[in-house]
Amino acid sequence: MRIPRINQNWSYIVSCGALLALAGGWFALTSGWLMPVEASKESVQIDDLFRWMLGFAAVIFLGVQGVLIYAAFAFRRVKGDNGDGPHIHGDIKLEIFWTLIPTVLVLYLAIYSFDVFQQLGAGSPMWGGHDHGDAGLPRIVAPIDKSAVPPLKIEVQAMQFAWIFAYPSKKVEGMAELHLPVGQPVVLEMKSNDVIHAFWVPEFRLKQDVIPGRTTNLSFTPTRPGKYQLRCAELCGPYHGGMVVDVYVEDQKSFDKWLTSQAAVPSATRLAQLPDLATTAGYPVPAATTPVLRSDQTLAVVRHLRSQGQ
Ligand SMILES: [Cu+2]
Repeated sequence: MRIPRINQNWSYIVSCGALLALAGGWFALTSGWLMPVEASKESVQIDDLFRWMLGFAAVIFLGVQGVLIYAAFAFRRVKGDNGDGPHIHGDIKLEIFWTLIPTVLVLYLAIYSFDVFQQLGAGSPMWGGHDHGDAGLPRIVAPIDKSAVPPLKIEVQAMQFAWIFAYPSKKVEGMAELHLPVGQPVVLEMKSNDVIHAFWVPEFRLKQDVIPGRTTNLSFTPTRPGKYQLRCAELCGPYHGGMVVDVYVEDQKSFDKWLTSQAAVPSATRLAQLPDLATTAGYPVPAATTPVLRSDQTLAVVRHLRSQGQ
């Protein structure tokens, strides 16, 4: 088989490399539409890392596909040529080339992602000074910045199939919605009543498991006012998909107003006022018309669970 000579002109190879780099950069910089909005300080670091990874992936994908398509045309069989191709045993330059580039890329991404992981505080000692005997658990807790506004502590209780929030410093508990003041760091102290759940708000780009018998923490700073959704990200039972509640990021005034209005209502009254999904639909089967439990209904389910002594 006749093999045509490859064009080894360096300016040609460098131009192809530059084009690939430009294409990778373009993919990375225009990838914003792929992700939900950035609603926390931490989401910016996560997205920057994602852009680098996407850029590298685009360069590799386009480079490999480009060589493949080029080879398919440049080295296609010539009519009447039924001979075998030459047997080639290794090429030291090529070996170095395709070992070095992936090594550098993987090392760069490993160091960069570890740095982001550290900046988010994952793996640092638990913030808040409570020792729940769970040293070594993976957790995401931002390093303490003494000059910053003190974080707002929120207790989160996860259960099949509800999220319940308490604001101990404000003496408000039993909330089925999560309200967060914009710009203020928050620390969530999360416990599970039954199985493993996971706290996940895509717009915050953070996820943390909630594990029975332990307290896991998550700290972040919401930066964009709006209404988001907290979803359980760990398959936790038949109605796992219904473990969705609203998260409101709002200015301090609205947050204070909401807290004050909630604090004025005794927890028992708040529970009694809620529609009782458990009796209308029969626990544990939610009404067919409400496949997703609304946040105000989750408390009704919890109330039923509590009345059953669970
Ligand atoms: Cu769950």
